[in-house]
Amino acid sequence: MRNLPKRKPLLLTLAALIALWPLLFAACNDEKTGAGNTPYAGEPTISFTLRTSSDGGFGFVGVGGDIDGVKNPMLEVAAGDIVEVVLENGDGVEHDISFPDFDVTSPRVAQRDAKTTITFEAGEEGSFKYFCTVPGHRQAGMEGDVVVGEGGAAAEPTTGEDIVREPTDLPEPIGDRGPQTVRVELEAVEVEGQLAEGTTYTYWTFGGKVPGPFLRVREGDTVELTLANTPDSLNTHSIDLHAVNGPGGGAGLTSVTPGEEKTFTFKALNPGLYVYHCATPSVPHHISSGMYGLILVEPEGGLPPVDHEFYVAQGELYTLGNFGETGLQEFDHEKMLDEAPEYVIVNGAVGSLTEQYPLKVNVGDSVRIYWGVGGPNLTSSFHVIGEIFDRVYNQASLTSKPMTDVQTTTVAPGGATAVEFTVDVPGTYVLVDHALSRLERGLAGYLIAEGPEDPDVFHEGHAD
Ligand SMILES: [Cu+2]
Repeated sequence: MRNLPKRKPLLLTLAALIALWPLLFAACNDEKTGAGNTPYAGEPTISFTLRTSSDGGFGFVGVGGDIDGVKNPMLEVAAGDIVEVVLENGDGVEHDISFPDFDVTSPRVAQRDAKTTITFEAGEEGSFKYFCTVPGHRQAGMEGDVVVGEGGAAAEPTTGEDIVREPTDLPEPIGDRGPQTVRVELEAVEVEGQLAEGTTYTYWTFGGKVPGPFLRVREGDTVELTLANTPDSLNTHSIDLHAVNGPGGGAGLTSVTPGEEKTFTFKALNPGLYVYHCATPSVPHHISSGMYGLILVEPEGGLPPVDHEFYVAQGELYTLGNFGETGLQEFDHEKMLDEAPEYVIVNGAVGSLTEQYPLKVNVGDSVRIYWGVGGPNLTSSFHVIGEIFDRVYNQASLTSKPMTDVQTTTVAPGGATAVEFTVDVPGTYVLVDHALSRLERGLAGYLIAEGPEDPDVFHEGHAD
């Protein structure tokens, strides 16, 4: 991840800004300037060219100079500069570029290689955003920073702990062993974590990451589970594991106040992939805030070996502030009751599995994704754009025959699935909940496959 922005955007309004139609670019689109802008008569003192790209999510790619080839480059200028930005369309998708702090937005360019130019004066020092205003494009990656001078003082963005669980963070398969006693220690931790750029949330977690640790046992194992609650927690927590046969899934035996710890023991009778979650009221509040994870109870002999296993869990956050607002976000109980989240995410945060920890494989590798839904409320329609699931362990049943050749699979809140496939051609595949509005609320992951092309399977142009 380009982890955090350098500085928080200031709510500085600069008057007097301005679009210029340079004669340099005869090819530029003959469209109107953005609302409220008047042509700027002076010569630019600094110029940047940005080319739009759809490669691996939308973005602006720098052309020439220090920013050449850089995605969403930081534009560094001096206070008082007359800044010219040339926007080139590189992908044939309609885009624009906006610098709202300077009151300037370009016309949209829709044709590949169409150009447009805007000019504005960089007034006071500060750090500001630029982005594409076409709905959804900013969320899909078309956003960068413009830094004037030193960027201004005391403009650090709100930052929190990295609470994202890496999708490769799961134990090795158990393999061929008999049942035994397994001891598991979990800790409830409350932490101000990074939800998105400039945005934090007070997560409640198992172990400081979202989702909680991937637990892996064998059918017939006796599991001795201890839940501790850190002394600096403000809330009681507990754990209900869906792998348990017994009241509350263990919740009643594990209710721990701050500084306390409790242990209970269960026998893993049923193989399967199960959700666990906190079950302390308000339960959906605790779950939403990050207290969920998966426990895999392997059947005797384990699952078929694969080249890569990944651990992904979907959840929702109900914040008082709208999606994208910066600063520390408060929990909103009303939005939770309405099941109207601001954020729908995988592995705890916006950008978790795109900028931060994309899934990486080689062409031809066999892949298994364990996909759970903590929720608390939304059903996931799990799909990988550009890929077909060769096998789906429907509803995470590992003792039923897997379904074959599935495009999208339904995963209930408090439920899970395991899917298997092999990537045939290289590229970036996007993990989504195919209720795609959630893409614009933060839910996306990349699976990046490297390796040789296979024109027999996929190529541009006509069949031979
Ligand atoms: Cu809890």
